[in-house]
Amino acid sequence: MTTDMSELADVLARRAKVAGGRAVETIPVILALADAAARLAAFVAQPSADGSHGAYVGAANSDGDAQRKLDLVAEEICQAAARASGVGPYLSEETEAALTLDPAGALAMAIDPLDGSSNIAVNGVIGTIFALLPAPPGSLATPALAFAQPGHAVIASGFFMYGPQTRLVVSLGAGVDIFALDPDTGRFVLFESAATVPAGGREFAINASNARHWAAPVRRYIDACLEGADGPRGVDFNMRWAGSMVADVYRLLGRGGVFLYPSDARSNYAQGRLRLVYEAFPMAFLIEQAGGRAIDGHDRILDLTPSRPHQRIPLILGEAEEVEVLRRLHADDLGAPSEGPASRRGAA
Ligand code: AFP
Repeated sequence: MTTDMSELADVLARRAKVAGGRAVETIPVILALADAAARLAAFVAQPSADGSHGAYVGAANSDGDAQRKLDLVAEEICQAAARASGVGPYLSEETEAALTLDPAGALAMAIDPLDGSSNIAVNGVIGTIFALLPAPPGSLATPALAFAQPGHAVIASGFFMYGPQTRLVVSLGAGVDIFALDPDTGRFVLFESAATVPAGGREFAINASNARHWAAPVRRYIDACLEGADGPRGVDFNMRWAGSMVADVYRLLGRGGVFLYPSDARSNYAQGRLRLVYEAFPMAFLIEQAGGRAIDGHDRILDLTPSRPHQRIPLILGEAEEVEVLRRLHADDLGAPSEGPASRRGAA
């Protein structure tokens, strides 16, 4: 299917004018990714009698996760689009180390080509998450340097969501726009502009099966939500957990609420599950552009500087007011005996 990028290109050009800086340089890359996403959406939609799309194939990725067929297809399609649009340093969940694609590339791309892949086998929503950053001096020779920048270096970010519709949520630093792919015309049409995270959503997204492993601040927050109108919040809350971050974060845009993937006491979860560079940074940039906030429990995500490309980070994002409640609970907990993982500061 050929994709018609004219409307997407026009809107991005207008946003880049408002955003200024290097935003305009990201447009060709985002258009190339949109074309890649349209092809990936078509691939995902193909009937697969034996569920082979979700079949495990190939070696494990940097995380040790067995890679599924679609993960590999998504990586190939996204990496080719990045290379074709002049991206220099490139880091993907599916690449062990950072690569240099275009030896003269001025932009770096951090990407999770297929987030939520455990949902493939159940026909759930999956997505592609990306962030675009400047390629700092020396990073074409040493691409890892591009992914040692603090989150506020992000110039643009977004995610594609492969669900009942294929949608693109994107920001160049001048607010958040949502596009929908019209499968009949191959056009990405503007679905919503200036998307926001409204206050008062009264909805939280967390994998509640891990409750016994949570640190005290998260347990206090969730317990208060569960007590609802009978408890300190004085109002009932709803819960959602799609097991696919693109779906859970998309819901915040328009419905409000808060998403949490905190650290917990399970082994390997001391820094949560999500990756700082190609999951937390892109989502934090978007949510802040939509008027929300994103923290690791204490600090603003976009103020963090990665120590390793595939570093994990606890992630709390959504409505500014709810994130502030959680930040205060974590601050009050500092120094108090933590019943969960070693407390963040002062731990051995
Ligand atoms: P997969 O890509 O392995 O399916 O992981 C998806 C994800 O990184 C993120 O999209 C979800 O929010 C989170 O993991 C779900 O984690 P749990 O399975 O522990 O709930």
